[in-house]
Amino acid sequence: MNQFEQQIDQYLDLDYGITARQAIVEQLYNAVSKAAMKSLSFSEQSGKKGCYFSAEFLLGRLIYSNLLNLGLLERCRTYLNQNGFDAGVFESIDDDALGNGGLGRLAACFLDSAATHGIPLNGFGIRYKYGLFHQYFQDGFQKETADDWLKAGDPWGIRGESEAVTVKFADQTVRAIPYDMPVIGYGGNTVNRLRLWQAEPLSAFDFEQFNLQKYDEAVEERIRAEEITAVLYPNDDTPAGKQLRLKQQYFFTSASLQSLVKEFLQKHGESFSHFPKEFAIQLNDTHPVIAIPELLRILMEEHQLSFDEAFPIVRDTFAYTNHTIMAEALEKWEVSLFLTVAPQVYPYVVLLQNALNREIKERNIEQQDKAALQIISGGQIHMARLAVYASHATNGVAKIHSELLKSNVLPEWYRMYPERFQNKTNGITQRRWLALCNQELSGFINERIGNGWVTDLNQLKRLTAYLDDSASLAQFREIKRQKKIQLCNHVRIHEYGFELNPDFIFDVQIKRLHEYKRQLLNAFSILDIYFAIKDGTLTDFTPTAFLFGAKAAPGYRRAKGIIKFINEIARLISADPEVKDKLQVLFVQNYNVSYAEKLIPAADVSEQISTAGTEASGTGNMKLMLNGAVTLGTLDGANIEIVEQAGEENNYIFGATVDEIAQLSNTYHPKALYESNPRIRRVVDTLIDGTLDDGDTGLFRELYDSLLKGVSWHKPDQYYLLQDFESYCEAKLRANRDYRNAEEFSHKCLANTARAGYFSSDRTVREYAQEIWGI
Ligand code: 26Q
Repeated sequence: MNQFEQQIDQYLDLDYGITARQAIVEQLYNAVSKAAMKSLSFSEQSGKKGCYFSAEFLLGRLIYSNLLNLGLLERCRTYLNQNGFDAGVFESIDDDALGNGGLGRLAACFLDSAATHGIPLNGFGIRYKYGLFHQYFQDGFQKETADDWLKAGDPWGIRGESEAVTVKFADQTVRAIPYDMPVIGYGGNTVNRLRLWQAEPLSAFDFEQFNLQKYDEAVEERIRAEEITAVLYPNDDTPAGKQLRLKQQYFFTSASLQSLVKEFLQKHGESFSHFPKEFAIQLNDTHPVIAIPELLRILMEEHQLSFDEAFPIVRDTFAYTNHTIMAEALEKWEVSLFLTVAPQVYPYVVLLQNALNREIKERNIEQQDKAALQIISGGQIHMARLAVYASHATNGVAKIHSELLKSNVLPEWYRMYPERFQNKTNGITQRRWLALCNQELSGFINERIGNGWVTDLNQLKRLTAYLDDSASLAQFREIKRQKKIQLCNHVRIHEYGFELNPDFIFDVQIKRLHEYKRQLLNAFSILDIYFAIKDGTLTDFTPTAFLFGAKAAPGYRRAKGIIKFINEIARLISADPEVKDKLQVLFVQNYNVSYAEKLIPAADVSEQISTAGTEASGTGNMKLMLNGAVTLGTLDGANIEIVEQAGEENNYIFGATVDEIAQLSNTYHPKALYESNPRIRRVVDTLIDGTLDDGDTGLFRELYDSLLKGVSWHKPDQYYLLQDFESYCEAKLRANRDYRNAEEFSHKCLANTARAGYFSSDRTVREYAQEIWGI
């Protein structure tokens, strides 16, 4: 009894010589985390193991979720309170933000789900010294600062000195040291592992031996090694062909494979044909695809297998997940650059290309398909093609996305290997995204259907019995209001005293800033509402707070321009007493996993408004649905499956479909829409007519031109904002009107929660395990 609490006291005493009451947050954080760790041991994993290779794991703050899964959250709360602390003290501890957005967060959800269900799945990635940058606004412009996430210590990471390996590059050899983090399943029964590799120089300083010149060289060597894992690349779209980026990819995949091969040799000796029965490696997008030729190299060069022996092993081991639709975002590497990083691997890419050529010859491939069926082409290595060819499964992340992979992105490959293409619709972990972040709604659910949903989300279906129960709906609204008030309090502290009104509708768009996600369309619709209220043509508007959260890649000019634009709209509206009681606009700073945990439970309306055919899946859409927000969205990504589950009558769908966009694309004339539609003209003109000020940066003019003139690399309004503008505004105002009928609207909200079961990542991971990994 009291083991856990005593352990905390002991660590505080041992490490700092203090009692809990004397501790500062960082000390408490380390002591509590270490006390929780103390009770753990990694699970014995028998049988085939899944290995999730990902350049990103966006874990968020670990302490609360780990305590939740260990069943220690309540005890920790009591302990903190007894020692004079608020349970929220750890909210000042930084997130683990070793990822950009959806793809990295998905990896984190998968690990949680696998551990919860006893599926042996380990993660492999990079221990960046600096994660995704922190964002703040200065005069409405995004500014970035470094994310020094290790400053409070890393109590969850265990350095594995004895399991270090070396990784060779053309111009240097470095040591890769694993830091293992426990991935604790709900209930604490399974503890899987996330292994993050850190780059260090081969040998530590040896001051005695060094003359001055050697000392300088050693310093230089250390800097060049540590550079490899120094920082996460902050763009999550167009892959810039940076040498360091490829170094990161080779670094962590080579290290991971070495540790797997070592483990395999200890167990099975050199009988490598057994390798795919021991490990299934899932490649999270193309970022870790260099692992494919690297494993081939290891088998052939270091273990003397022939190509014909090694290739089937490689193919049966790997599977590839695609997360992007837009062809220009598919990763390619110049051969010349590749050779400056890992020249020893390149011959194995060539071997794969040669085998592919033989296969193309044997089959009767249509001439027109042949160009796209080249891994090496135009002096570049096409990583997605390499992945499809040398793996046994390729999947998209939502139904429509998987269809588009077959028809638009990789059609030639689909014709060649139809049996390899699969769909695995994304999911989210209900532990973090409901049990932890919305304990009030969790309690509401538990009172009605018990807590089985925590590990079996389909049980939420049983809430449908309460969809017409006025008392339940009233209680649901009361909870939503509580979560709004909590958000208001958070916002007051973190956004310079901004007074959000909890009586307003909370309309939320939170996701990375991208043109295709169309935050600019949302901004236009807000201006349209603003002008209509001012003109007196919109009189029955239910007061709404429009909330945004998004980071823009630091080099993405237009994305930064859109942030500035929305911040200027916020300024315009907050300075206008005529609309004060009707409209609020807030772009929160430094949107991250922890901020999401505050925003999502408070949302009434979930903005999912990407151009149809551009968002692979989306996962924020699922988190908001689970927390009882209605979706205001296009038929894109997983939105389609969301309305399939929850019913179109409980959501607000608008805009052109994928097929309609395809129909339109050749004849689309946004300028004509602009000229013929005064509402469109009025909102678009705010970019250039002086209504809003971009501080003479020219950013707003560039946005204007991107919509109406186009530029050398794309046609005007490539994401069809003006096309969808009217139907979007119509749907938004329809939701706004519907909200006034509280009972009907909360029925819709609760219907969304009740039908969110399909979107548990527990379901997704089970599908991967059964249909791809054979676990
Ligand atoms: C690649 C090369 C160089 C630098 C950066 C990158 C890079 C990094 C991250 C490219 C892409 C990403 C991330 C992509 C991503 O998050 N995609 C999202 O994945 C989610 C999970 O499947 C989907 O729900 C989203 O629809 C998709 O946009």
